[in-house]
Amino acid sequence: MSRLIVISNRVSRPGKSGNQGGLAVALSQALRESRGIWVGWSGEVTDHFTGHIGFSEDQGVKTATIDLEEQDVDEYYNGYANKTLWPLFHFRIDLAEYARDFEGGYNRVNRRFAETVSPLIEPDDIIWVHDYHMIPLGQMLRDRGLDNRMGFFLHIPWPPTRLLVSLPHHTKLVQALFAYDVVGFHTEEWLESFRHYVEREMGGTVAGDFVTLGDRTIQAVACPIGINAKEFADAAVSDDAKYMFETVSRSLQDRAMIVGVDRLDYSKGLEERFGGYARFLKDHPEYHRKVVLTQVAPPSREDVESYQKIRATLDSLAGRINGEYSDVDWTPIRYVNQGYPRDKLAGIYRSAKIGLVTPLRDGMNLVAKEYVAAQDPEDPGVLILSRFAGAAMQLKDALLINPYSPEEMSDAILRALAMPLDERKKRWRAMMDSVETQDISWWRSSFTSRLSAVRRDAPTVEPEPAAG
Ligand code: GDG
Repeated sequence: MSRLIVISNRVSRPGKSGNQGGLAVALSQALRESRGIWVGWSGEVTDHFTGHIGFSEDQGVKTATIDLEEQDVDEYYNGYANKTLWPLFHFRIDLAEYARDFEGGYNRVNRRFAETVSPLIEPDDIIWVHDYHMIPLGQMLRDRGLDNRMGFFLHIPWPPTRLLVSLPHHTKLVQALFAYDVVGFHTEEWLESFRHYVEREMGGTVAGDFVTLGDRTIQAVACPIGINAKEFADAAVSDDAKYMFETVSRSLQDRAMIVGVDRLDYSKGLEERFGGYARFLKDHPEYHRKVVLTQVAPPSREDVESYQKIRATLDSLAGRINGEYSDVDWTPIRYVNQGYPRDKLAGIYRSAKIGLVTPLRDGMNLVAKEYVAAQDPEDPGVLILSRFAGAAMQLKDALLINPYSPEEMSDAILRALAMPLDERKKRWRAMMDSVETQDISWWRSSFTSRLSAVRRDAPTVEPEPAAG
């Protein structure tokens, strides 16, 4: 069995939190089985980059981390990754900042990773690079003579061509993806946008899963990430989850809870969600005192100005809505800026009659799947889901809405609150089937099996003739 080398911005060590996300668990399992290594930034800052690798091993998972300089963090992580690519790839060119220093820092850090990692790689290793922080890494590894099978997975959307061209040197960035053998996206929509760009902007060709540019042919595939459904369903009946369920239920005093759980990020549509809920309260006074929206929103990327702004906006919006509608014994929005351990989170999901997941744009959105997995099969809640989340391609039995429309959101809340048990069960079963079948292990093996099947001695795979 070939070793798997996972490279991503950050690594997750099993022992560190005892509370890894699904992605970390799935990758850890594959790393353990193949005796592989997970490489990433340590999260630490050093005065001078030395290339020193910090090795560690925890529950059979080896990690290798490097420290970065403060300027690296500013330009690569806070800069190009989170101020340029993240907003642009979430269709927010109004928030995207284009600065040469950011791009320079991004390339420098990717080069630092390439230099540090290449001596660790053996010829038969399979390399799997993750996400927008690391797009050029594959090319930089190839430049250092690595001929390994290499895959890349993008966890966020791929933007439409007309938006992507606003990025200086966009062609160079996309060209770098052709160093990989397999490139994965969550949905057909993101894949389609990638192919469109390659055909229109670069003169490449597409034949089935194969995309050719010059003498390089790669496989570009849609491969939706899942969660560890079984484990999440078990977490929802754990002692911690039960404790949380009871605590929340008691505090609700028979009111119906609507729940949102999101990193505090403008792509998650929190402002619009509060607006939609306010619209519901305005249109349906008969529901006053009968519903509560609990929004769990742990802060993220606090060094980036647009994230400070969203926090301030939401603080004041929640205050305004609560000020307008609250009574001495009812607060319509519980806005919580802290995270919870996974089991407790599962209990919170289970105590909510409605999961309100309304990103303006999201590569996939795992919260939607977790909400489904945490429900009581005998009395499941209703998922209201943005049609702009990748998850909407699979969870078609959610109430799908346009998150920009407060009326649609308000109507969906009304419908969900009144939905008969039979319909709730039917919809939940269909969604749970999808969450269970296309779970995190399915995702990982769908991607890695394609990668394992690549023959590097025949780099130009003969594409199948295009249909039509
Ligand atoms: C990116 C893409 C794609 C949140 N609050 C708490 C908590 N969380 C966990 C959730 C969930 C995860 O964070 C968030 O995952 P999402 O998928 O919703 O969103 P991103 O962080 O933006 O992830 C996204 C994903 O990558 C995977 O490819 O789906 O589209 O943007 O797992 O549960 N977890 C705990 N306490 C919290 O308070 N324990």
